[in-house]
Amino acid sequence: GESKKWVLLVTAQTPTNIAVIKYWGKRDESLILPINDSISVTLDPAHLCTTTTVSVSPSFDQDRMWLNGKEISLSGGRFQRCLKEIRARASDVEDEKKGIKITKKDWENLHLHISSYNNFPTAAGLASSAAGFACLVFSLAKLMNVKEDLGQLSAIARQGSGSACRSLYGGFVKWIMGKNDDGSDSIAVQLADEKHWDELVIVIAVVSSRQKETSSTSGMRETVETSMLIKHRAKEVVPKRIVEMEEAIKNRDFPSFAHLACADSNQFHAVCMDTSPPIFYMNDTSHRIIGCVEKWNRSEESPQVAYTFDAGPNAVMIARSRKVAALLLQRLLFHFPPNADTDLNSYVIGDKSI
Ligand code: 2P0
Repeated sequence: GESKKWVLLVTAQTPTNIAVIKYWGKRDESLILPINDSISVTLDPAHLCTTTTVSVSPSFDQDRMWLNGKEISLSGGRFQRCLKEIRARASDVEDEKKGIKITKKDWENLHLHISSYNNFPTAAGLASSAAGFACLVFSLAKLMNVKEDLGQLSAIARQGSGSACRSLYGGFVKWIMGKNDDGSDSIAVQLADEKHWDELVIVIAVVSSRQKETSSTSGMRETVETSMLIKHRAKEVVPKRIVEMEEAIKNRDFPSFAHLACADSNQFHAVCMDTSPPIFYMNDTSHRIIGCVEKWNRSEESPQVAYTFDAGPNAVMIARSRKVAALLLQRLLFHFPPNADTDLNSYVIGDKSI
């Protein structure tokens, strides 16, 4: 009848984030509680981001979701957990113009349709789950008039994917591991906003856009089960680096920032190699990029570019200025010349098959 005709929609856009002090390892798998704090930079929303539209209508008979236009299952525990946590906090929604009134109680029986698009390769180690779950939780919270602050929403996004909690804020963000067993204090906080250090330029070299072989979730589980080095990292190394990195960000101290970011990326990959069986996320091209940047940084008075690699071979480089970013691109094109048949809009270093 008439009452079934309305649809209420909310659209949100969330950028991905790149960790400069890495999260790797959980102390609680189902709540997604980490074994150490981490710090990230949230990218500019114009580049790597997820756009999600959530909608509700009395004519929907089940919760459904589409990713990049293809329907996907919502039955996974992580989706269900996020939906449940948000639904539990829903409030009344009223739109007088459209004649819509949804009470707190109605939300228990109404169904959702969710449509999400990534403007970058999914699961190629470019943190698509981070932007995805952050955007899902944020848009659902808006739709359902959830009155929690961003910190509390970050604890919900965390239960979708750990790194997602850091994408609710722009600029520099810390995910505090927390002490509680229920995860209530394992939340993200903003260290500095996007204007604080806006000379920095992030350049991502897509070394391969193929899907990675070892998912982060199983990779970090195997590391926690088999690596001795991870214990030293989580207990001794990261706590010190967190303090130093916060200081470097506050003072816009690029040499310290670059030193810490590169060292932490390298230790994360060392910990992967210390896993049994060993996990290799970087490839020869990744190693060559590290060589080029290290050589350049050593030939100058102080570092010009920081690099960091996540659970895949793609290089994320952070240049200290626009001028340095232009020189970096020149150097990359010199060392990794594109083929004549390479489409420059999707220039993939060392991987002609894409
Ligand atoms: C990070 N990564 O701090 C680290 C560095 C990859 C390397 O967070 O199991 O997708 O969903 O919590 O967040 C990737 O792991 O893993 C990640 P789950 P997630 O960005």
